[in-house]
Amino acid sequence: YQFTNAICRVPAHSIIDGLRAEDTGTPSPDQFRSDHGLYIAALEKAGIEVEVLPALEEFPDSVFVEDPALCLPDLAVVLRPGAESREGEAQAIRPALETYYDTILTIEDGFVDGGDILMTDDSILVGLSARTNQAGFEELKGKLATHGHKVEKVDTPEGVLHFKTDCSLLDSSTILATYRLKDAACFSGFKVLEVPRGEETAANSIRVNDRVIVSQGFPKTAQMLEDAGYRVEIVPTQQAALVDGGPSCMSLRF
Ligand code: CIR
Repeated sequence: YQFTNAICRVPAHSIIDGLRAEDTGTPSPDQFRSDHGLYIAALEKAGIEVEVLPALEEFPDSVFVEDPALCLPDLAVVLRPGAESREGEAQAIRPALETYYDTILTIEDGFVDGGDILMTDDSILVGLSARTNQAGFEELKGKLATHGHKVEKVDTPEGVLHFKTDCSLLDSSTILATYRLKDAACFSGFKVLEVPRGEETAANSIRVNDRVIVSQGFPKTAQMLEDAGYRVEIVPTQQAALVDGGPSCMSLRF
């Protein structure tokens, strides 16, 4: 959770066509851009140097840069998003990764969305989901093993888009998780803070250096984190939420 850099991408106007499990309204591209600016400012306040890539109108969900790539300290992986409309985002993010990394691996056979990958200090957890399949997990595991990284398979809860929709790493020994994941075997060695009921969306928060970036509108979660000693930074993500996005999806942090 200690980072110096992040890559983000300006939301496209085509975000109105972004994928969503349930239609609860169409995001406003203008409001999304303005919220996105505040999100970038929050990362910068945490001491991050943010590279902001231009909008990609041909990919409605391209603001969610976390899904087509994985950034590790020593290498990056160009993933293969499991939604057909998002597959091309992988090649689109590659040039940006090349400016930071000498080693770039590529997922070619299976499917893996970055939203299903949670990195802890000693392992990379990959949740199988509607977007990430067994072949993708095995390919990622095999390719990363040759570089000394341990990859473990976990389950994304039924009906949940991504593994990290429901959890995040707060520090080396603490996880924030919904009731669906709080007792997951993969977190047995961690202290787990459960997101208060009714605020499950807030599980998709991000620890960035000295603070935790949390979506606006989840006061119980923010209070719980503050009581636990974390510095909380609130950002508006209501537009992103209309297309199933949250704080973690909108940046690649490394
Ligand atoms: C999608 O369904 O792919 C986008 N509308 C939302 C992606 C959110 N990404 C993430 O949680 N990592």
